[in-house]
Amino acid sequence: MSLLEVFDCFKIDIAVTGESGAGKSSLINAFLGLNPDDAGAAPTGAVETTKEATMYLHPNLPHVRLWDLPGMGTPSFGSKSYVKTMNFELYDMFMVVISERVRENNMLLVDEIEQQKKPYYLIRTKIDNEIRSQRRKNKFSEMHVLDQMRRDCKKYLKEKKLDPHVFLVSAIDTQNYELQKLTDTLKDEVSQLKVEVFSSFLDNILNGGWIKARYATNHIQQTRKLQAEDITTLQNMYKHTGFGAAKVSVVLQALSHFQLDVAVLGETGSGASTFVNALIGLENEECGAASASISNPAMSLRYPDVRFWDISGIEGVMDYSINEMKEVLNCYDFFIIIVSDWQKARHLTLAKAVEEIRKHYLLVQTKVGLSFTDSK
Ligand SMILES: Nc1nc2c(ncn2[C@@H]2O[C@H](COP(=O)(O)OP(=O)(O)OP(=O)(O)O)[C@@H](O)[C@H]2O)c(=O)[nH]1
Ligand SMILES: [Mg+2]
Repeated sequence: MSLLEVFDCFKIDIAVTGESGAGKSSLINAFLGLNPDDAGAAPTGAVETTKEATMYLHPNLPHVRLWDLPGMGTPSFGSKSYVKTMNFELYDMFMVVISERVRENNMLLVDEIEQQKKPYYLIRTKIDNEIRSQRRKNKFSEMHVLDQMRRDCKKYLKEKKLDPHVFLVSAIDTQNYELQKLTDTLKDEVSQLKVEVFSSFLDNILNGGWIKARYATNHIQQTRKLQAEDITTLQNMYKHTGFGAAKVSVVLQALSHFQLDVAVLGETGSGASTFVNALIGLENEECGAASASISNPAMSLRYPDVRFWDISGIEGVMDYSINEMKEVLNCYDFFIIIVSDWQKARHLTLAKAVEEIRKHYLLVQTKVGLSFTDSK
């Protein structure tokens, strides 16, 4: 899998959060284009409804996963423990849903998200209700009411010198107000967010001492599984490193699929093929025994992450210049050099070449039984 393919599978996790009953699940249904009773819709209701974080795929943004979180400030999800219980560090972005007016709980959420340096939108919902009740007043102006609501949302943010996007929406009257603007803005911003989250994620794992990832990335470079254009993309991504990201399991999974390439080297007749077969648990005579070669690796359930390449008959390699030899050896991660006759010096040349490319090897003597008989 190339890095670009890994990037393609990468998903952005957006948590829809807010107080209980604010209209989080209804907003998700509006994104999905579903009515509350439709199959696949998020359950909504007049009582505490969402009891656990539930994921919905965004219908038009394939890289976006929307998470419908339970509401904050109920006996089951008290305000103080809410952020911790909801594992905010798992999400890449937030939509803080507010209905009626801005409350202390809303600002607690904003503070936490700001602290995690993650992007968020503030969404004032149920606008249709507000407009309907204000309409009864004599001097009603829809624009004025909307403006007032926007200013109310921004007031507390301004005090903290924060300026996130604020949208005024109705999950019921989806054609009016700012649901479309919210959808368009998200669409515009999510590609850049994905680049930032992905590069920051790679940065975390590569510099965070996560050995497997470090190994895997070295490995894809060494085996040229990382293509030139991947490297350019990666470099460009790093230029924009921004928000921190915690979990995105798809990358971990992809990286863990990279395999260790072990080259088994030995002169013709040294017993390299027999050795590979013994290593992977197949006897020579056995049907389907490892036909490892320079073009076909042998694999076995015994070592699921290892590919054994049989490069016996090193004469071919030995005729190369030292630089050409290093180039060939660079395609592998680890070497097993088979020695059946210590009188020959070829294994020494190979071992030296492996050392020069700073990789590791084992020298394995085969046919020990024979030498033992000889020496007798
Ligand atoms: N008029 C109107 N009603 C809304 C809107 N959004 C939600 N509601 C109503 O508000 C109530 C609560 O909506 P939910 O979407 O279940 O709210 P929630 O935030 O998911 O609730 P919990 O999951 O229990 O925290 C429901 O009766 C909805 O029909 C809206 O934009 N306009
Ligand atoms: Mg809900």
